Order: sequence, then structure tokens, then C-alpha cells
Amino acid sequence: MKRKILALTLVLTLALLLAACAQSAPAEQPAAQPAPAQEEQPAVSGDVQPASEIVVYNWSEYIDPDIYSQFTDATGISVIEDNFSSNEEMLAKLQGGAAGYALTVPSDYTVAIMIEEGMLSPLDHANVPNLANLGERFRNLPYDPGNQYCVPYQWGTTGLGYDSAVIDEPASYAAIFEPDPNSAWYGRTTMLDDPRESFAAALVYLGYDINTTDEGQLEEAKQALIRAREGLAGFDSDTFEDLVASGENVMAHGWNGDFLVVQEENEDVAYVVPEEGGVVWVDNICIPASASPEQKLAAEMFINYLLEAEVGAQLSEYNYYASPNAASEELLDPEFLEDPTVYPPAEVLEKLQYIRPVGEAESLFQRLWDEVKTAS
Ligand code: SPD
Repeated sequence: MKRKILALTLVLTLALLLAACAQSAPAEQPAAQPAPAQEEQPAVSGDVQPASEIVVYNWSEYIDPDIYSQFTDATGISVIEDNFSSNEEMLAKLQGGAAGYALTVPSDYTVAIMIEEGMLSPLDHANVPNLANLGERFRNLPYDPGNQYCVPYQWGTTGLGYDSAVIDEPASYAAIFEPDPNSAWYGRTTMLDDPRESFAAALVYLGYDINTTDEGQLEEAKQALIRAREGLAGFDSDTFEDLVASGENVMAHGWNGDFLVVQEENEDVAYVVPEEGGVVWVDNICIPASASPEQKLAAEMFINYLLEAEVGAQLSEYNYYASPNAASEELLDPEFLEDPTVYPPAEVLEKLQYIRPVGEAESLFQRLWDEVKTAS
């Protein structure tokens, strides 16, 4: 199978390089004549060669490292990965002027913010022919219609993971927001260190819309989070699943795939979307506007590689998240495709909401989140 991937990639890489060379052939023009004034220069000029190295700014443990080395073997382009733990952390770093990243992986609402702020470079679809493999419903998502800037990477849900050998299924977010010192999870539970995600859990528990900008409702959610802190071991977006698998903690608010991965280590780890509902999300791979034309071309080649049916399946087999790649789905184990923690049934899906951009209230969420974390 790997040989087939390699062959396909070589063919595609050659095709892209040939296309780049063909575009670079200048139209016959006498050198002495001034070039006609052009209102708009193409983002990538014809003679651009792909960068020999790219840096991908990604969530941690979100990609099989073999995918990077396979891509390097196929194209000669090496890949370095840097990690972030929340959309807000990634956004702040890029807004602060961090350059050098050829790719980053924002969630839905953050894509909308980044497009609005001019932080993303539009995709040249001619360099991403494998876009044809994307599932129909991932082609016109409201935050990026027509995949003008990004390609959906993986999708999933946010809920509660727990050690089923120690506690019963936490059916409700009350397990977190009504801390009980006599419960087995008191002091052995974490929540995501993520303003929009943790506020979403509090808001949904209180019966409010997770995208509310009503200051009274947000203040109530803040108080609920401060109360919850009493029963928490902390806020953690990096090791929450490992701490449940190792037995140090017994419950964590987190993302479905991360809990499924650690089932290999501890089969008692389970995951549930509480009865109140929660968050459904789509992460996307996108090119920061700060990428050079060379980095952008190499980044598009990488996106195209990820969209290979086999590579997309390899991604899901590694991180246990649902794939937006329809061609990959055909290669995935039917057991995975039927797992309700990966592909939620209709009755769960209808209780889930997308986090949406809230404009100026974004800073209100951040201020209230800082208050939650610093409250004594
Ligand atoms: N271990 C990688 C997990 C990536 C989860 N991203 C989801 C963000 C939803 N707000």
C-alpha cells in the first residue's frame, strides 16, 4: 500500500512541478518593452519552486509522524511540526507576527476570524487536485464556502472521557458543575484549557446557547466554572486523556478521538457526550498569509498529499477522528465507521452546536476566562 502511495505522490509531484515549469515559460515578449501595468499580481508566480522545508503549526498528536516522512520521501520537502493547545493560543501567536509557518490547523470559528483578518492565503485549487476526494458536505462549510482558503482536516466532538472501571458514565455536566467532595472524580477531573470550549460546557449546562454574547449569561457561566474549579485537578488540553488512561484522573472534559487513542493503553477509558449536548467541530488545514510563495506551493503539495485516499485513512487510523475525505472512508475499518463515539448518531448530533465567531465579544470570553483561571 505504501508503495502505491509513493507512486501516486511521485506522479502528482511531477505533475505539479511540470505545471509550475509550464507556467514559468514566459510569453514571448521583447525584453526591451516595458511590461504592461497589472492591477493584480498572482500570489504565486510561474517560476516558483516549492520550499525545501515547511513548518506545520498543529495541535499535538494530531498526525502520524510517518505521514511527514512519507511526504519527504516522495517530494524531498522536509516537515517540522510546532504545536499549540487552543485556537486562541495559535491565533495570538500569528497575530503577534510569528512567521515561518507554511500551514496551520484552525477550527471552524477560527477560520472565519482568520479570513476576516486577512491572515490566510487563498488556496490555488490547481495545486490541490485531490480536493475531488473531499466529502460533499465538507465543500461548502459556512465559514469557508468552496474551500477558498482551507481544507477540512478532521472533525469530532467535545464531551467527557472517563475511566469506566472506576466510575459510572457521567450522564450530565452536573458531574463537573456540581462538585461533590464525596464523588470518586472530585479532584481527579480536568477541563480543557480553552476559553470557548470550557465556556461552551458551562453554557450548555446552564441551558444557554454556546455562542451567546449576553453578558449576564456569560457571567453566570463564569461563576459556574469558578465553582467547578473546586472539584478539578486543573485545566489541561495536552495530557487530559493520558491522565485518565494512567489512572491519575478518572474523568476529563476533552475531544473524542484523544480518548479513543488511549483505549489502546487502557481499554476502560470511555467517552460520552453528556445529555445536555455540547460542541461539534471541524478542524481545517490552511496556509497563513505570511507564507512565502515557495512555502505556499510546498504547503499546497502537502495538503494535496493529505487528501490522498490512503493518507487520509492513515490519519484517521492514527488520531481516531472522523475523516472529511470520502475516498478515505472507503478504506477505513467498518468498525471504526460504525463507532458512535466517532460518528455520533442523529439523536446526539442534534444536541451538538458549532462554536461560532462572536466578533467583539471574543475579548469578553477571553477576559472572563482569565478571571476563571485566576479566581481565588
Ligand atoms: N489532539 C488533537 C485534538 C484536536 C482537537 N481540535 C478540536 C478543537 C475544537 N474546538
